[in-house]
Order: sequence, then structure tokens, then C-alpha cells
Amino acid sequence: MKCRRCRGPAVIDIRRHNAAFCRDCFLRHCREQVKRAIKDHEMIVPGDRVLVAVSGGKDSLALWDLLAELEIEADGLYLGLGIGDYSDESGRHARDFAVARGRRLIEVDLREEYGFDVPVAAAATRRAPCGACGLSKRHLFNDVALREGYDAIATGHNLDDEAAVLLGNVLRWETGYLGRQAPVLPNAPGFVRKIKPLVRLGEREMAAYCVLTGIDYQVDECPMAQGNRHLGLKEVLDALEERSAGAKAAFLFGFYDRGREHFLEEAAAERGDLRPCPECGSPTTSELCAFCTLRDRATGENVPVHLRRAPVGD
Ligand code: Q46
Ligand code: ZN
Repeated sequence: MKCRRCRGPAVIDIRRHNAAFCRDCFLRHCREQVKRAIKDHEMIVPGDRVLVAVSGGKDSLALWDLLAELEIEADGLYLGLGIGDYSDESGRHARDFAVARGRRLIEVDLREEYGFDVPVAAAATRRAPCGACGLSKRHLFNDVALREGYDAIATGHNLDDEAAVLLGNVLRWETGYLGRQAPVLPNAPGFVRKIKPLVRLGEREMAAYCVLTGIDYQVDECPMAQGNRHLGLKEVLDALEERSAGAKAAFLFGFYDRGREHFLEEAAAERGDLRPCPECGSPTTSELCAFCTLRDRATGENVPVHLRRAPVGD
């Protein structure tokens, strides 16, 4: 197996590109894919302050590294979710990475700052932990970015993640979510721009990037991931990809180019009239935002019933 670019011995093959690469050409391929995603979707403009959501896993650490390689200065944000040893280990990987490279890592601990953690929230809401966890992450990324004056929040969602989310939304015809599924969500009053610079790179490529660059990442899966329906969707897409290389990328990029536009109206309508949450100021269509509703349930605070309207997990 030879490298497509330099004809040297290849270390990885990527079937959807019908190509194999040596180490250096593969790293260059990753940088090019991120650069192209940023340019095609106008994710970052010069002078932007970027905050990377860092979990300690392969995707977020590779993203932080790739942005630096492209001379995009970015700080990191790590959220302590309180998921036992898994969170302890994740935090250690994120901190070690930041210290070794002299980067700023902002840390927010859910339990210390808000009085609950993901397992407690899951028990209080009697729903799969990923609902409460995802909701908390979305809220806190935005909240910290707003408070600290960042222009964009970069997350490590890769091609496999995004294709799985898309399949899930299509299977249930979640038209509002379909309208909002994009590699970049522009800023709006109360919302910092969200960007996904890894959408052109797959899960296997991100793991290879970390191994080849010596990034020490959290390999263990989150113990609360059972019941996360994305895992099943990924398996379905992997089976399709196995039969037909490039199927995932065609599915996702075809949607961005020709599908999403059909759902924009629904997405806008679902957003309705946003107003500030009386407790935290975040934009919400309910009387109390979903995060504050979750926090109150998880901490057992006595909130009047009429304020507990925001659906948890939206
Ligand atoms: S951390 Fe949180 Fe993930 Fe664990 S509880 Fe689910 S969403 S699986 S990326
Ligand atoms: Zn709120």
C-alpha cells in the first residue's frame, strides 16, 4: 500500500477517498479537510476568539491540535459532568494536553457550580443520561462563551457523528432538528456561533490522527452511553459504508447541499418567540429555560409548577 501523494509506504487507507497515506501526508490531509470545512462554511473569520469544547476524547483534542496547526488560536473549555472515574480520567487528559501545550483551559464543574451532576440529573428526570448531559453541555458551552466574550464555539463532532444524528432525525422526520443540523449555526441574540470543523473527517481518521501525533486521549467509552441511540445508528451506517464506500459522506454532504434548505422554515417556526430565562438569561421559548428546569429538578428546588414547562432534552 503506497501513499497517494508521495508514493512512500502508507500507514492508513481511506476507502471513501480511494486513497492511502503515509504519516505526514495523512496529517496534511487532516489539516486540509479542516481548512476546507472552515472555508466552505465560513466558520471562522480572522480575529475571532474561538473556544473549543474539550472532553478529553480523541475528537476534541485532535480538533484543538488541528486548529493550532492551522494557526487558529483557541482556548479550551472542559465541563466536569460527575460521571465517576470516566470524568476524572477525561479531565486529566484535557488538563495534561493543555499544560503540555501551554493553552488556556477553562473548567466548569457541574456539581460545584450548579449543585448536580449527570447521574443525579438522569435519576431525577428518569430519562436516559445523554439527554440531561447534552442539554447541560449545550447550555454551558454557550453560557461560558457569552460570558467570556468568545465569537465561536468549536465542537469535535465528526462525519460519523453528524451522519448518525442526521439518520436519527430522518428516521423520525424531526423537521425542526433537520433545519438546525448544520456545520455552522450562526450567532444570534443570546447564542454564540457553533462550528463543527471536523465534519469532513471520520471517527477512524481522528483516532489515527491522535495515535500518529502522540495525543494521549481518553479511550474508554462513557459508561452512561448505553441506551444512546446514536451508537446503534452508527452501526447501521458502518454496515452501509462497508458495502458502499463514501455512503456516509454522500448522505451528510448531500443533505447540507440539497436537503436542509427544505426544513429551514420549520426550524424557524419551532424556535418561536425567544425571551430571556428569568433565572439565567438564556433565550428560551418557555417560562424557564430547559437547563434551569433540569437544575431545579435535579437539585429538588421548589419551583412553582407553572414555571416547569420547558421540555427536558430539547
Ligand atoms: S458524556 Fe454525556 Fe456523552 Fe456520556 S452521558 Fe451521554 S452525552 S455518552 S458524548
Ligand atoms: Zn435558565
